[in-house]
Amino acid sequence: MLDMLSKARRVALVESSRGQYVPIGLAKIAAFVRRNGGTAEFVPPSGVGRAFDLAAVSTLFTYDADAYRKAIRAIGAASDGGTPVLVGGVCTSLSPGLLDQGEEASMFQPPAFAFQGFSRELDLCVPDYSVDWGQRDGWERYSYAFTSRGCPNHCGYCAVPRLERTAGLQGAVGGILVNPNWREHIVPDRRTCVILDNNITAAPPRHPRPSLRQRRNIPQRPHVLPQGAGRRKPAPPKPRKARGLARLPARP
Ligand code: B12
Ligand code: SF4
Repeated sequence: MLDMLSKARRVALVESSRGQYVPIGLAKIAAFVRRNGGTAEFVPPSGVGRAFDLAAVSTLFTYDADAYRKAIRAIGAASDGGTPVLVGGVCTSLSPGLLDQGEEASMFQPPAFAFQGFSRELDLCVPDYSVDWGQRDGWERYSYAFTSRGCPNHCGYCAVPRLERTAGLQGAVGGILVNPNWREHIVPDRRTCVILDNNITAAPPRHPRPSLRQRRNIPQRPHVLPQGAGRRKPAPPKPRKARGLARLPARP
């Protein structure tokens, strides 16, 4: 599937349900496309004309699936069925039926292709901030570092162990795969960084632990968004670590 991205010359990047953040998956795709000699633009679904030779659509929450289908339909209408659509992201991985919903299957003209799981190659790409992501209200001052995959716990209600199977992957320790280049993802010309991490308290070696010592090594002011405890034996962090965590500014 990544072949489609590397061969495309002009790629439309579409995020069908908008948040304040840079759409990190798409920003990595933009970097990947550029590295392969193509160009990428962030456009609404209705802006995907036939001039684009590929539309890359990212999905996230499964409860937004209707919005994703609507976006794909809109791309079909805007490009008169002429621009192939490649869909990826969390929702596409968790709901393989997203593109094949019974009677709705025929609405995708041309057919859309689904990329499932995660890509280590894309994960290593530093998000491309030269694209106009339409960010406002200060969010354009942040860089985004998604620092680890997997989780040593298998809480029944959580999608992460299903999404990010790290067993057998080179570099994975205790079920956690740390992006070895995470520091490069904190770019110097953005004042603040958001660190997105499921395993912020699991602290394997080389992990961006929010200890004060590590913090001194990060020039920007980090905002840490822990998504879960990520401990093999779930336990609250030790008091010293808890004090360190408490000092870090966090925002939802
Ligand atoms: C960051 C994050 C957040 C952030 C930001 C979300 C955002 N809008 O960007 C915040 C903190 C806001 C958040 C909030 C919530 N989250 Co959240 N979050 C995540 C997290 C940790 C990472 C997602 C991410 O940005 N990854 C970084 C990108 C680079 O990785 P990626 O999306 O996997 O993309 C890769 C591939 O999929 C692929 N790819 C992606 N797009 C595309 C497109 C194409 C064309 C191709 C080819 C490939 C491709 O390439 C990438 C590189 O490998 C995931 C867990 C996880 N580990 O995935 C949970 C997760 C998505 N969140 C989840 C939940 C439940 C929530 C909340 C509801 C929690 C709550 N109770 O409040 C809220 C909802 C907020 C809302 N409605 O807006 C669940 C969703 C479950 C579901 N059924 O959908 C997840 C899966 C966690 C879990 N424990 O199960 N979240
Ligand atoms: S510890 Fe957190 S990320 Fe890991 S499986 Fe449980 S809820 Fe999911």
